[in-house]
Amino acid sequence: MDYKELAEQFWEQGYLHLPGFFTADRMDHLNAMIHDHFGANPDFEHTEEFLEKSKVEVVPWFPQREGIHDFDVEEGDERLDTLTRTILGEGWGKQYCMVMFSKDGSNGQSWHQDCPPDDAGVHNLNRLIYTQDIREEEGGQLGVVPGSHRMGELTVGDPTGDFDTQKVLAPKKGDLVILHGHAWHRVFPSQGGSRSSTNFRAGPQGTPEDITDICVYRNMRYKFSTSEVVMERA
Ligand SMILES: O=C(O)CCC(=O)C(=O)O
Ligand SMILES: [Fe+2]
Repeated sequence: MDYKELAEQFWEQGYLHLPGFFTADRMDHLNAMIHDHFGANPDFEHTEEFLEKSKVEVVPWFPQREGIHDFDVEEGDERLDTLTRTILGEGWGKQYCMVMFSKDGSNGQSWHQDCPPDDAGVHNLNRLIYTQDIREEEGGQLGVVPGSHRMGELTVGDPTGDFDTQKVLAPKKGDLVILHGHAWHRVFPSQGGSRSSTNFRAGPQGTPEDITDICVYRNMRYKFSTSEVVMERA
C-alpha cells in the first residue's frame, strides 16, 4: 500500500474508499453480533424533534464500552495504524468504536458535518468498516461531496437535496471508508433490508473527546449531549 499517495488522495477528496480491506470471515462474525444486538426493530434514542428535523434514523451501539473485544479490529493492524498516522500525523488519537444501525425502511441521515468546521484543523476522522454489502437496489449508500472538507460550513438548504458534484458510495463487506468529519456527507434511505456501519473514530493530536457533540445539518446545528437545537439555519 502506498500510504503517502493514499494520504494525499484523502486530503484532496476528503475521503478514501478502500475495497476489501478486511477479510470476509471477520466481517461475517461482526455482522452476526450486530444483528444479534439490534434485532429487527430497535428503538431510537433521540427526541422526536431531532428525528423530524435531521431525518436521522440511526441507532448507535458502543460494543467496546460493554467489554466486547470482538470489535478490537484496530489492535495489531499495522496497515490501519500507518494509514491513519500518515493522514493525521504523529500523536493522533483513537476515540471510540460505534456501530450505527438503520433498520429496514429508514431515512438514513441527511447531509451533515460531524463537527462544526470553525477551525479547519479541529476535526474528527471516521474510519468506517462495512460488515455487509451496501447494495444500490436497497439504498443505504454513503453520499459525499468531494473536496467539501475544505469548503467551510455546509450550505443552508434542503436537508436531503442532491448536490451536483456528490459521489454515492456503496461499500461492500470488508471495505474501509475513511472520511473527514468536515466533509459534507449523508446516508441515503434504505429499503429492502437493514444497514450498518462500524466507525472507529479518531482525531489529530489534541482533538477534544466531545468533538462530535455538535453536528451541522443544512437546517440546524444540533447538540447531542443535551438533545438541543443550538442553532436554526435558514
Ligand atoms: O454509516 C455511514 O455509512 C456513515 C455514517 C456517518 O455519518 C458517520 O460515520 O459520521
Ligand atoms: Fe457523519
